[in-house]
Amino acid sequence: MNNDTICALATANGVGALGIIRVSGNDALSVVQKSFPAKSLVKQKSHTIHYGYFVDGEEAIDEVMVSIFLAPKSFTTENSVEIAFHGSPHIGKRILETLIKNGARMAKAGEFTLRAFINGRIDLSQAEAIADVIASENEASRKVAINQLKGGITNEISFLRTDLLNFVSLIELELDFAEEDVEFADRSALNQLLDKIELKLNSLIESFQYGNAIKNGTAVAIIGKPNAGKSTLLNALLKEERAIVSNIAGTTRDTIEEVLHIKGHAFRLIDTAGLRETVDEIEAIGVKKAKEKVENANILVYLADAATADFSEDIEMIQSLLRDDLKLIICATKIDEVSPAAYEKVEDIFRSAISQEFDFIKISAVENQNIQDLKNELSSYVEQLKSAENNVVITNQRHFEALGKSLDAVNKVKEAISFQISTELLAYELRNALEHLGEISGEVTNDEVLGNIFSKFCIGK
Ligand SMILES: Nc1nc2c(ncn2[C@@H]2O[C@H](COP(=O)(O)OP(=O)(O)OP(=O)(O)O)[C@@H](O)[C@H]2O)c(=O)[nH]1
Ligand SMILES: [Mg+2]
Repeated sequence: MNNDTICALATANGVGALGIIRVSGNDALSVVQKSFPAKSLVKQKSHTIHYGYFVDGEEAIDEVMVSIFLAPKSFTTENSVEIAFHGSPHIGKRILETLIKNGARMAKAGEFTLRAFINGRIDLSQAEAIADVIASENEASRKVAINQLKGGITNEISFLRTDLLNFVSLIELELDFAEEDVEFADRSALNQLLDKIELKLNSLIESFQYGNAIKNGTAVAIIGKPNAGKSTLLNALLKEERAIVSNIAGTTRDTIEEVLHIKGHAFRLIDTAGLRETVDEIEAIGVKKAKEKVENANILVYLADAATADFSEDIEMIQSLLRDDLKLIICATKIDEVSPAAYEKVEDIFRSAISQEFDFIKISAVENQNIQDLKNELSSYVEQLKSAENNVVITNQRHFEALGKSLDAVNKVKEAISFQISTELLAYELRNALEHLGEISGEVTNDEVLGNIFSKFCIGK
């Protein structure tokens, strides 16, 4: 195992009250010692903090606090030192240069966490959770990431794996006694277990939709004809004058994307160019872009001006954009300008023309009427994705794929049983399923996968 001594800035690269540099590896203490004359670090206990000057030869670089974590009780399980200095990027750079002169080398992206994984302190899904915790921007993503860091996903998976492993041993025992035609593994019990596993895998796989909403936010495309009031609505939702509003049709040309947090969930609001046939080349690009945004959106908020007499174009437009997995919310806008009798009619018109289920909300973005209803509707979309029985949520594409492959493998085992296929083949399919389940926690992995995961970390993590 290669544990040469690595160092990196662990705090953000900028001015702060303090900055922290992390050092880890066999020689971490002696590397720091060369620049820390105040006391002998090897004589100190683990988990202690020491005051002194960090020096480069004769020159004092900064007044620092040095924390010591001796192997194996450290993040990486190696000898580790953290140097807290006055948060000047220049001082941080000088300290790193000196540490390298003393024999350390700069850490690669994610190398501290990689070492924690390789040395067995955390599993792969926990290492990934560290990146997610750092990236979390709201309550929902923080909670899911912390749960994963605590080993949530691994617990679910390892329980499935252990049960499967029991059967693999029994089936392999059968192979040893092949000539005697015995059956140690009760096929119907195995089938029952496979059903249970399938259920669990399915519910984990389903949780990915919610996980995705947590991790990437829910994409909400705001669509409608020119002047429907899309940009006004965006501004009202954000409570700021983000987009230009005017009574000239075709004001918005490019898409405008802003994040809104509602009840701890992120929504990516996308204001778009009003949909119409146009000879204006730039506007036409905007219209095309708007349609593309709907293709990748989770929710379509379609705005129709309540004062309009004819909604046939709106209806046609909505129908051309609909998909099964797209939630539709139709808003009648500018209700402050028309009588209640007029906008009640609008709902009827849309209801009789559009067969897919949708929510209908009457709003005035200018007078801030029922904007809260729209926010509640957005929020309930995400709430509905949450599965009641699942407290573990899959947020990671890699886990999602491994779960899908496991599910395929489990189904193949079931087929193998029902077709009374040879025990050898059954054992093979079972092992295959085990392997895919092991990918999540990193029990089964390869360098390419690891490289992929850790290269996305920043240096110092
Ligand atoms: N009375 C009233 N006027 C509104 C409301 N919402 C928008 N407007 C007005 O309608 C006009 C167009 O609003 P925008 O928000 O620019 O419309 P848009 O859909 O973004 O238009 P494009 O960007 O051109 O596609 C502006 O004059 C707004 O002040 C509303 O709820 N009530
Ligand atoms: Mg606009």
